Amino acid sequence: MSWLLIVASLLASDGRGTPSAPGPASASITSVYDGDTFTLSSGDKVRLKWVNTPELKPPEQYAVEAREATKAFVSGKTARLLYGETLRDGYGRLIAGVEIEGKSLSEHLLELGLGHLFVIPPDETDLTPLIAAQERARKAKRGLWSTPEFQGVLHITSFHANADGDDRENVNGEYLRVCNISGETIDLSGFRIADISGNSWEFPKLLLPPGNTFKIHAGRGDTQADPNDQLAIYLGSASPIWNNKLDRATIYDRFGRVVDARDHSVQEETP
Ligand SMILES: [Ca+2]
Ligand SMILES: [Ca+2]
Repeated sequence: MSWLLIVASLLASDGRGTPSAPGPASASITSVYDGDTFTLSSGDKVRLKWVNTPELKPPEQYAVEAREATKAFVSGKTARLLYGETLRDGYGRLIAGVEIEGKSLSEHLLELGLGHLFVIPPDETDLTPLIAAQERARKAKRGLWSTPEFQGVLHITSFHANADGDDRENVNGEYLRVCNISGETIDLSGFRIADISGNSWEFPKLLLPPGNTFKIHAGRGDTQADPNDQLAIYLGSASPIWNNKLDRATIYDRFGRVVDARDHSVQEETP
């Protein structure tokens, strides 16, 4: 690797690169990190649009299968890259859809049950075919849809129990990101979240379209209900809620049924 490439990749990997630099219209994919993250022949890293596949670290079920499915789909082919309003994420990665011979990689992964629909706003894309692919996988209990974590209408995709810096000074730095993994818009009023000790907080009214995520901040703030931006609710606590060593977040629906739960442990503290 040349010095230039090393410098370029360092810049890109910490997000201090060129956030608005355009990506190529088409490229081959030279290496696949996981089901939804790969590198193009141009050197750009890509976070695949419209799908979230399981993580390899810490290992989640079907992560390897998702990576292998992506490898098989892109191997030896030229991909067409589809960009939206947001070109790059906070890590400097391009956010792009991938089409090969007219077929969508995201839709392929959803069809196989190796990822769930995941929308980064603002996104005007017609999601109908993607939702349909996910619903077929769910009905057939393929991949993720056979696991306990994917039986409810919501899925906790990340749990930041340890806020940046001193949690007492950054209560809203404690947050969870939660995705609507159902095929329909969900009204979150009456849902609640509980910690490992059973303390619980009720959600305000928020309409969450399929595949969209909302953030649950521990501290005070106003509900962000505009679907063209990141949706967010605030639990309103003056002090930190989530234990940095070990905690468990459980979300209940308005009938008291568990929708999803996720553990936090120090081992999960990967950047
Ligand atoms: Ca904490
Ligand atoms: Ca901290």
